[in-house]
Amino acid sequence: MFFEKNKETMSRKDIENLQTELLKEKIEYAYKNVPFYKQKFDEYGINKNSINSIEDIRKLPFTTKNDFRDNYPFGLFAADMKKIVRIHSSSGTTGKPTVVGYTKNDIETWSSLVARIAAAAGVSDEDIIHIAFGYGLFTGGFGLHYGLEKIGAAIVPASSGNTKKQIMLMKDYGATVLVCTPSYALHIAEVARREGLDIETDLKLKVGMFGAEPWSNKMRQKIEEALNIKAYDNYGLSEVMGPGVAGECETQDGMHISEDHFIAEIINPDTELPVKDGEYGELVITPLTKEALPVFRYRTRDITKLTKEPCVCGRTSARMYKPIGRTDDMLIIRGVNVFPSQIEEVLFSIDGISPHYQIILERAGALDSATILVEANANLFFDEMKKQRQFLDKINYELKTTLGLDVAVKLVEPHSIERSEGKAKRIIDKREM
Ligand code: DLL
Repeated sequence: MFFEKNKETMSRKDIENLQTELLKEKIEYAYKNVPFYKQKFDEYGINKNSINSIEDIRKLPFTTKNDFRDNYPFGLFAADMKKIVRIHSSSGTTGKPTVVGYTKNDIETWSSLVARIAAAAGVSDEDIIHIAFGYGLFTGGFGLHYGLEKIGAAIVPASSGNTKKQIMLMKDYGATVLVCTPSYALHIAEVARREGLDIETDLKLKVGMFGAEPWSNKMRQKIEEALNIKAYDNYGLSEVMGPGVAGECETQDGMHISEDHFIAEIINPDTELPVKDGEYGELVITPLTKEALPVFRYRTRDITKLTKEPCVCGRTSARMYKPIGRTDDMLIIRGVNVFPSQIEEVLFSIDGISPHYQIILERAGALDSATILVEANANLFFDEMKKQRQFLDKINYELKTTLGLDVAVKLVEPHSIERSEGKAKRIIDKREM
């Protein structure tokens, strides 16, 4: 299903012409209204005439999270405070949060873009949607809420926490769509089973719209089986809007980026040069229609790849594949570079593992070491030592042969790894403690 078919099926040439025009306008707008960009553009000798084709975006400097911090709280806002109607901020745990603002027009645009990804996932005004993202400074709750309301669905703004109550509401109100982080979806499924629910008959769920954290395709499989739904991925970040930047259609083969509102580039994070088409690198995003907060070439730190091949669904926009992790989450374990989601993919392909794990980082002398805590299902945990040993050997073998990873793996009791109600905490870093 489409929400704005004409915009979602533009020819590549039309998309690029539109992007070029919008980029020129935004450069002029930011130059006039944001002292930070006036100074940057003067320094780089940039004005709207510097842009003649979409490739010219490479002439612009990058914007980073530090630029937001340096201009805390409202220094990057282009709109007068009178026109700002909403303020959100990032979920960062250290330092000052990243503050973002929206005008009325921005909220309207944001809602339409979220409505697009919902329609692409087959969600309509017939649905009852249970939103279990936190409502607050995090963009997840309110962002999804306004967009889903726009398509006319009935929203249950449950927010996060109190999982048993969430399940009761989903059952009693007959929710057909669940919206939350993928890790919370798994937790909900687990608690529902423990509460004695028969997922197929007690719940009417058909679709899940999950995002806000990396999750592997193996995790998707686990969620789809556990909740008897189709699970769709969607991506976004507060600095360029929030959820609604990209989302999967029914083919579940990459997330469609709303390119009439965002320019997406993939760069090598070290050289800062573009990678070849289809190669993994860091996603850099330029929003083209934000009024309150124009941003240019935002370094997301998310590692992904793009395809511009047309999709069988009819959408023509570039698709981004599941981010495998963030540049700042990459681990180096005994010389092997690896992202937690790659470890997840291997773990979840092994029978008998419950889909919960954590990676503990420690420092022994000058060396970093890692231990992967894996939850076994109850049968295995209480099984004889020999079987447990064989199981651990299997995990070690798979990690070694698939990722080249030689790492300590520990089996822990069922339900002992902390469950998340928002973004999962996969890494416990004890190195600086
Ligand atoms: O997480 C926005 C959002 C809310 C997206 C709800 C989807 C659903 P932030 O808190 O600013 O915003 O965090 C953004 O989360 O840079 C990625 O590292 C990660 N992220 C978001 N969506 C995905 C996804 C929201 N689908 C940061 N897959 C981003 C992997 C994701 N990582």
